[in-house]
Amino acid sequence: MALDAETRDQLIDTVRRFVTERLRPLEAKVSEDDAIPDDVVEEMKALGLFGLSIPEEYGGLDLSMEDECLVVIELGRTSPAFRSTFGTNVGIGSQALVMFGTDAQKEKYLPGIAAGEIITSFALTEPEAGSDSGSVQTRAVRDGDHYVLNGAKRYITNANKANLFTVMARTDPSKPGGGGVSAFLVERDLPGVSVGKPEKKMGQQGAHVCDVIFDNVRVPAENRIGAEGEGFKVAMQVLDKGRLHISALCVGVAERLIADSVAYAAERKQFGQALSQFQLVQGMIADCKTEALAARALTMETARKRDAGQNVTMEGAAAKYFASEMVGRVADKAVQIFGGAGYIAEYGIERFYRDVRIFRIYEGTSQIQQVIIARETLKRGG
Ligand code: COS
Repeated sequence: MALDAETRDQLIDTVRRFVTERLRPLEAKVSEDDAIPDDVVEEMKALGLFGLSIPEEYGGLDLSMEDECLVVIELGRTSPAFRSTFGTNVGIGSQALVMFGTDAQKEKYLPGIAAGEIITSFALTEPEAGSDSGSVQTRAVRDGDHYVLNGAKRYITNANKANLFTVMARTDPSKPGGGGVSAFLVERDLPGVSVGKPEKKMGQQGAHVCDVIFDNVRVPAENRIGAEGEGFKVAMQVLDKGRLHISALCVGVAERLIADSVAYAAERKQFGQALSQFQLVQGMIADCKTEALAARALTMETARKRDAGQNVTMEGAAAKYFASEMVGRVADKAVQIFGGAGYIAEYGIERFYRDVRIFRIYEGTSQIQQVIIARETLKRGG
């Protein structure tokens, strides 16, 4: 639902102040501790951040995609690990349920998800099913009014905190690819669910990914989302939305890095003048700004199209592809503008440089986005 302009501006202003006053001062500590402080998580809950995209009747803010992107851009102006705390609840962890769940499933889980009392995770990727997500091997075998799940999932964001997993598992091994895959809501507490230790990562400390193992887990059949065999398409539609959310995040991070670079270039003097006076530095700033504006425009235009009910699989892939590559280039130039300081941890720029690298990989690599864009463009004939 689109908020009226005044309510939306208030929300954005509140989030901006939260980011500036509360989150930014904690960036270095969160990175060092590899954890978001509990009181910050509680404040995020109170602000409604866990329920940005959950329908109002279940306690969420029910934002349109356009409004969600505007909020996420604000949240991009700090370490992206903060957004990850509630990112799965807003995005890939909850959206299969929001889009395809039954009323009973929604009533049972969505209020807790919106409040941040239930943390959700999206369990699609496996050791042998990364970009080729139609090849999942986790099995779900029907047994009376249950399915029995066996298999292993990999790099699952927020798995260590999750109470509820959206799991893609193969119900029909005779069908190759996505056609034999179904989606399930699996509670963490069920016997046979175990979660590995958080992986050591290149960046985004404070956000965690872990393996999840299902060992003869009996899942009630009523927890299947959608029809048998529809799980791959469910996952793809969840990712369609998630990719736009990530595009907005990339725009926010780029805007933050541009602001930091401009401030540093104005203050730092060499050869008797501020760095910002040098045309070669200006050239880098101009490139960053142009690309960030282009990514913002593409993201917002696609969000509006989605809100209008259009299929934006291709445009969302294009936004994610361009925005994630863009923020990589912006982070690289930010390090360059900061010079030696850009390489020193204290300034935080090198941390962003590492943090943004995953944007080109998760929720579909740049190469997968290219595949999606090309397929659709070829199909449309231009
Ligand atoms: N929305 C709805 N349906 C979709 C869809 C979408 N976005 N994408 C594909 N489908 C449907 C297709 O229409 C097709 O349906 P039919 O069998 O009825 O014709 C079916 O799903 C299979 O699609 P396709 O043949 O395109 O599947 P592929 O195995 O070739 O895979 C890609 C397509 C590569 C696009 C897909 O596997 C993908 O997105 N991979 C990356 C996954 C990813 O992002 N992983 C990150 C981990 S999650 S953080």
